[in-house]
Amino acid sequence: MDGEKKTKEEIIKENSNYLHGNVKDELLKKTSSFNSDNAKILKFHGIYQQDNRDSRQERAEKKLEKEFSFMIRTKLPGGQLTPEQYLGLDEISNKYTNKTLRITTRQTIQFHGVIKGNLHKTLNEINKNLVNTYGACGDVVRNVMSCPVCDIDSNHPINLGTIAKEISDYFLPRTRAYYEIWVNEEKIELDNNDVVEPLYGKFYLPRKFKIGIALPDDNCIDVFTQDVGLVSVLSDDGKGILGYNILVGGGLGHTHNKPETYPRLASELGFIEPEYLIKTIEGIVLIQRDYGSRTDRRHARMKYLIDDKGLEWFKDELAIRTKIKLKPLKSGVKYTFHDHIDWHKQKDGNWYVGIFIENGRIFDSGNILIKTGLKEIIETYKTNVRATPNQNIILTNIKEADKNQIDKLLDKYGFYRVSKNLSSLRRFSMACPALPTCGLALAEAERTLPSIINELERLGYGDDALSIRMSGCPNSCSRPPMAELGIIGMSADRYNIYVGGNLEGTRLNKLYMEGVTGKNLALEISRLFNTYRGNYKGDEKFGDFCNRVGIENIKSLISKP
Ligand code: SRM
Repeated sequence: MDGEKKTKEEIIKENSNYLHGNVKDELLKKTSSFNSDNAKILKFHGIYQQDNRDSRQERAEKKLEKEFSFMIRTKLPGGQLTPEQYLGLDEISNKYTNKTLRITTRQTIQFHGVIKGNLHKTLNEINKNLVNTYGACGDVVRNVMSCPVCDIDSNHPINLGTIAKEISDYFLPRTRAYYEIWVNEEKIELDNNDVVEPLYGKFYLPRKFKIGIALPDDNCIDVFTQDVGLVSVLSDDGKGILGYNILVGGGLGHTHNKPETYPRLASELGFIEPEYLIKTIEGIVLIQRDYGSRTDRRHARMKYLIDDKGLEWFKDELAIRTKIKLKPLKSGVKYTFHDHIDWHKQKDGNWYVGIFIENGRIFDSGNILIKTGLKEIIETYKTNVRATPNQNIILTNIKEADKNQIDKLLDKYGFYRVSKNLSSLRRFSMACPALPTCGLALAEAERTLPSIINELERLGYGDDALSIRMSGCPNSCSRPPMAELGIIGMSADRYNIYVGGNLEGTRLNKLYMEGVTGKNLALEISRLFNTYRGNYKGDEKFGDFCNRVGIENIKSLISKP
């Protein structure tokens, strides 16, 4: 490390005895939080220590400790759940959490608001439902994404979900710490020669690591944002996978006013046949393990390693490690995007229905009973469940004869429906949780975006089919840098607006306006939409228009009366 100091996270990992820390001891104490070292170890177990940001100031004034609770993130490769697993998670959320389930932008389900005293029971019950949270967070390979319907949709005959699961299992941490702490597994005494983490070692990776597999004609997973993005290349008859175009070094997080941090699209590396896939990904992960920064966490994602060393260096290093020669990329990939909303016929003759869940939050409120409705439908019709990369949910294996009844239930419980009240603008919108749970949020997102959409609908822009994504900070958890219109929080009630991405997920947007207040967001966005409406060419979409015209020209068009 050239004499530079390791980050504190590296020291905590090293001293954690392979992710044990002293979590078990601290769990027994009658405190409401963990010390900061254990809180960092807990992330590897899928747990984040949070506090209610809404009550922070008041409690500080009253000299009370923060109102701590925990977010738990499951690991669901390809977003797939059986009906029993979903219902189990639903029940757990009723018992131990803030009564919501939240579908994430990486196809997992999160719980919020678990108090420390319930943490063991919650994790234990999640595992009893055969769902895992191990490695959902932390410096390891995170949830592996894949199109949620490719195995059942008649247009997409390939089962990428099983490949996502295979990759995910391969990269799970091997230490038994998780099972000893949460599932009460007997501690296994290791021989000195036993290798606990053959792949990760005791320092794990320098930072989180993300993998996703896309179909060329369905980039719903945003393949260019992954550390390793795989684009499957299909045989001419479309029934088999010839191999994968491999992309490396995607990532969206950055910090305001720190130009050395930036969002980056993954670079195209080469093509690989299916039999070499895992070995090749392993090679990439190990390069990042061995060369990624351990001295500056802001610079520790693989995107920076690739920019520092160059793509050619990366390719050579991979070839040396794997002894596998990548082939030139298979060309001809034209990216498109599907959100899988509404009814679609499966290739076996059954149906699946994609249901819009605003910002992924499954909850009951007033007459809108999303949680109750989903439970009833899944319980009655035993549908399988799939979480989408756009925070929505898909119910699968529905018989033709049950469609009508399910439609009625969706209406009865107040779900948004494409044919009725789901505007195009809302349909492609996403926001991260931000306040009050996220410790990193600089401003609102999930609590604010719905009202901005309401206002834009009221002003007559509901039919504009474009992607709006909002994040409370530049970490960009709802992937706003890829959106046609991105909104990123910069400080309390101040937001930056970005324009020019596309739904196909092949382009980053650019900064258009800084420091807009929450109450002015809808107004500024409506001025942009008007400018687009008055000036687009042919069937040009909003993001394509902004990209073609350029920021300065948009500004001058807007300022014209
Ligand atoms: Fe994220 C950190 C929520 C997807 C980039 N993210 C966080 C934390 C855990 C805050 C923290 O570290 O204390 C947030 C918890 C909020 C809460 O209360 O739940 C959080 N991220 C989310 C989720 C739930 C947003 C959502 O709306 O669904 C997503 C969970 C995905 C999952 O199931 O695994 C989520 N986060 C993303 C994505 C999008 C993606 O992966 O497709 C990104 C951008 C892509 C990328 O990684 O570059 C993303 N999250 C970050 C970053 C910046 C990382 C970076 O290296 O630049 C952080 C901060 C960090 O890691 O230090 C972060």
